[in-house]
Amino acid sequence: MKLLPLTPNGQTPVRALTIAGTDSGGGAGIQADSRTMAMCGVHACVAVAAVTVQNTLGVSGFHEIPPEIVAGQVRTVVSDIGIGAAKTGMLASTAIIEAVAAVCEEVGIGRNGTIPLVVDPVAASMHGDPLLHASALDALRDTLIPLATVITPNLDEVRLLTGIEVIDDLTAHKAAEALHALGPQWAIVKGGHLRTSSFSTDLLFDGETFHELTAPRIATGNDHGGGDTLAAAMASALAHGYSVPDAFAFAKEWTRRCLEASYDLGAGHGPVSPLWRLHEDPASSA
Ligand code: PXL
Repeated sequence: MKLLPLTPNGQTPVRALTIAGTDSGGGAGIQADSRTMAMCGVHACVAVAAVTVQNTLGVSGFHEIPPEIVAGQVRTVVSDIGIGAAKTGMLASTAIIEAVAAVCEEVGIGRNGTIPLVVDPVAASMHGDPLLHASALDALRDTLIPLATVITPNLDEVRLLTGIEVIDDLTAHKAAEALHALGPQWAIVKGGHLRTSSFSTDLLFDGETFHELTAPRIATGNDHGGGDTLAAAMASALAHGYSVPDAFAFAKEWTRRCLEASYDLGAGHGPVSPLWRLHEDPASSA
């Protein structure tokens, strides 16, 4: 695959910002985002929205960061460091979502501004542990999603946001239309969790054209952080100046490689791994 370029030592790389939750197990959330961004040649700035208490068996609790501190992290990074793209993940509560939406508007992040915004509407961990208060779904739908350059829900999040159960091609198209009607510039319906074939098909819709991407499904129990990795790779590619369809094609292939490189960890689900890039022949990034 064509890799994103690494900046020569001593030169300032492009920057991206992740606004999300931490994972003490190091596999998902901000840890997944920063690892992928680093391996994509991007300096990762982080605005912590929540701290999860988590290992490979599940999330046993989380602490929410005060909304003004979350917004403050975003504001201070954008004004000094400057970023080429931003990404949201776990935001936990209505108050945090509203604060993030407001500061994004203020500093030019999102479709009304100049900095592309990937919204990954994280609702639960892969074990089903909640990472978003149920009452906060409306805030996500009403305040943040309309600002998104692109949203990347998994199929559970598609159902929560639109009421549509994606079971086949037709319902995937309907869901993409319903998601797009919420206001993002692009909506993605990821087929990765639809375990009905040996292929995984994703749909990308901008209100006019459907783009479809199909790839062989990777069979692994170690897919913790896969969604975060896809969204972080998209943000990285957007920060490097890619268009949304090109960023998505890159991110899908990137995530496939990270799934192939996933490893066992603890007694539960291991993480996807972007570290495969360290073993790659540098010539292949040309
Ligand atoms: O993969 C979704 C996700 C995002 N953010 C945090 C998480 C998880 C899944 O567990 O813990 C902090």
